[in-house]
Amino acid sequence: MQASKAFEANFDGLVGPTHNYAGLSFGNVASRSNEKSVANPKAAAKQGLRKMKQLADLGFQQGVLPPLERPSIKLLRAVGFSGDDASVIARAAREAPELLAAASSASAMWTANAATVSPSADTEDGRVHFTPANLAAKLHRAIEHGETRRTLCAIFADEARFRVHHALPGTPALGDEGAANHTRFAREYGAKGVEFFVYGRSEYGQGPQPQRYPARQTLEASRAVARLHGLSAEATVFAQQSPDVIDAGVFHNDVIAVGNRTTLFCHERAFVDQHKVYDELRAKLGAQGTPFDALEVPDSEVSVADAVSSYLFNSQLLSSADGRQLLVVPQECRENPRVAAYLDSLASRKTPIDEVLVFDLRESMKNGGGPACLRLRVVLDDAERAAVNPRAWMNDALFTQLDAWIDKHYRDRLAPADLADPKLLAESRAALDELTTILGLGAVYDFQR
Ligand code: SUG
Repeated sequence: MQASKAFEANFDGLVGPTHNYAGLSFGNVASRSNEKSVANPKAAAKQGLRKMKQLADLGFQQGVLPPLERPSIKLLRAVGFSGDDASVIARAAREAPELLAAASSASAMWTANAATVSPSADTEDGRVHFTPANLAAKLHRAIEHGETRRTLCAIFADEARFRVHHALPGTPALGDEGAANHTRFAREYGAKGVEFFVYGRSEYGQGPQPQRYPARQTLEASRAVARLHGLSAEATVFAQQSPDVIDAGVFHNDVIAVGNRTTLFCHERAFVDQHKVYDELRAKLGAQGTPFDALEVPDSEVSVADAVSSYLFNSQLLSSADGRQLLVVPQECRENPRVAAYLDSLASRKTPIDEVLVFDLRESMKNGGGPACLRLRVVLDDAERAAVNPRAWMNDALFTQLDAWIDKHYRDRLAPADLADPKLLAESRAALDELTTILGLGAVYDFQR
């Protein structure tokens, strides 16, 4: 069958005005080690925006997803704080600063966790399916999915082409972290592919479990998403992440592996029964006439600790129009001598990676979010692309508008104590209100309704 022409778009999360370091993610080494340091929301937003612009300039399809409303007065009211908004914040700051921090996190910037997306070539009904992730493992993230769904519906509104599901029930048995634990392989983007779901533990199965840090994604959640999206058994592979790498700080699979088209780039200790995983991927892709290439990095060259601190695998593996593959890595990869040596050696080895591009994403990295965390991949054909809200696409005009918008609304310093400042809510709402106009989103935020 002739595959329709399609491409991969990356929708990056715009960093919100409340970006801060609250140490909210036990199991995420960077989040915990930068707890209580002073953040720079303006720099964070600009770093992310520059990545979007540069990739758009290189010819990649680049979209923007908006931040969510933070601090979430809705969460603070739900846990019993009352009065006007300023009183809610003041009482929360006094009585439960950890809840105020959870309500204030800009964590929606990591859109790899916004949803799992299946392209229309893979799904039973021929629509692009989205399941917002319930992010049930962490309070500050578990409050994202309702608002995330609303923004996805505003951008992918055409129900004939897009199906935006509700998140799975938010309970430990169905913990779902979205595309951070999902990769799709296919000969070409428009061809039928194999979707690869990686989970940390099974609620009802027998597999090994991490001992130190939580496994956020369950097999049961991954299977549920595959069912909702109408994916066939021949075109899905479920694999377990090694529990010992979760215990070393690999809280999502995208901290140890990244895939694109026919390539899986991963560490040798990423999965339980790693060679069986490759065999299943190779067999299922082979049945579709698609080759499969695992580029495995040995522990002797890059340890798991190096992978976690540099985020080598939290890279974007992108196919450019001429078929070359580009690896987009954070600057921390150049600062780790073993990782830098590995990347330098790619040029002389025969690998599917043709070029490496380095970005400064320091502000996001300090919370454990690299290039891959910041983007949600959506494979689209031309007709689907035309159905996407046109204002979501990055281009010169949008870049200029957003850059000025950041300058106008963002602080360049945000310390944990500043979360108690009621002015932050007003500033954040003013920024988001203007953003909905820039991005043509309509009234997506509660405060606008
Ligand atoms: O869920 N950090 C995020 C980082 C998510 C990275 N995403 C992917 N790997 N795809 C998390 O742990 C830290 C927030 C804080 O501590 O203030 C945080 O939520």
